[in-house]
Amino acid sequence: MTDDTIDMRRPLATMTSDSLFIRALRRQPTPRRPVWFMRQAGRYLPEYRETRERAGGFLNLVRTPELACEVALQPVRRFGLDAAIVFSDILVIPDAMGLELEFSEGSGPGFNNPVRDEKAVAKLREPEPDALDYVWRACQATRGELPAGVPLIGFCGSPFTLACYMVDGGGSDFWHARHMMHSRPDLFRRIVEVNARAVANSLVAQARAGCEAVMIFDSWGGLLDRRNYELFSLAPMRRIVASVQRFTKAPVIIFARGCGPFLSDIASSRCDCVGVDWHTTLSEARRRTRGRVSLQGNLDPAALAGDATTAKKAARAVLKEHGSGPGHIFNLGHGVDRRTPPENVEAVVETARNFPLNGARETTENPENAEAREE
Ligand code: 1CP
Repeated sequence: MTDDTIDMRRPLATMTSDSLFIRALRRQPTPRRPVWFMRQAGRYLPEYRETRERAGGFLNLVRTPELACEVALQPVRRFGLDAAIVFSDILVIPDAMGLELEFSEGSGPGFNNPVRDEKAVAKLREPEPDALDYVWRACQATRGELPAGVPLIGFCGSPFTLACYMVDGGGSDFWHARHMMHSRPDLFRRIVEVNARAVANSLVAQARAGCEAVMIFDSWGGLLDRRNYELFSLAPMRRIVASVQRFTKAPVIIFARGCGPFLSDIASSRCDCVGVDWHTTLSEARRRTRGRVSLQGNLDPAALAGDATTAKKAARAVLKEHGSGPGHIFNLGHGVDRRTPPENVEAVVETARNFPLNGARETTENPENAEAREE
């Protein structure tokens, strides 16, 4: 075995298992809430833009483990966050299935070979593990460079969310995917099933390559009615959760955008944590999930667009809304927008770090806390 191949039998990293983030995911008591952000690495950071320029584009960044590692670490260094996320994209799986991912500056990511007919669906196969070798190597490189105690999150898109991009060929209202789901549920089910196996394999491989937690982004599950959500999104995610739990110790987070009405069902999937967008308040999410999972979220990313005072006030409202008790990971309700001033991210990190958790004694007298108590 050479240095740059990953030994899949390697025991899972345990040194970060006592970190704030992993403890909060498991709903164990922590002295304060952990903080990280979806899309914390990205174009709002000048250092990201510089590395991206040097790499010659987004896809080169994703496919070069040393550069992916560098950009994953940038926000952790700048803001002292409590978790890092692997720098990759949900669309690397369909790319490795042969759909050919392209990234254009104007219109974002898209596939040259969308899956629109019976013939294309019949040809779909899970990727060969080697095709995603650069992802496992990015996990390994990032884990190697991260400070001890800061866990690394591996991730994939949900089988349904991936199917949306695969059928439509890029981001849209996913008309073609929704149409196929209704008119040819047999074809759509096959896409989702291939995706579910591919996602399970990838999350297990990412955990074995150093990720201490894994996350499934169901960014478009909210397009579905309850029955189709169960059939095409939640049922395959349940199988993925079971596979990850069978083969690894990594807690599983499901980011459920637009899925407020389904939160109780999602909490019964045996995942450890549900990521909530800002349409559902955290107190409502707590009621619907009845303490079965921890919650991650859910500040509106647009609250970070203006001045720091507005951003902090909005963050405090989210922190208060969760209320006391363990099991809250502070995050946004969706990714950091590219128009976000980095100073506002810093201000919100400080607010969340200093916000008192009921039952935990405050160690510093911070004006932020006093302000929070007065509200
Ligand atoms: O430099 C650039 O312009 C690239 C912008 C970018 C970035 C930074 C894309 C293109 N992907 C990423 C990285 C990425 N994507 C990460 C890791 C970085 C981090 O979080 O710090 C993650 C977790 C994702 C996840 C992702 N990609 C999702 C799920 C989350 C969500 O936003 O709902 C989705 C839907 C994608 C697809 C995708 N990739 C990129 C874009 C612009 C999109 C959205 C396409 C669309 O719907 O129009």
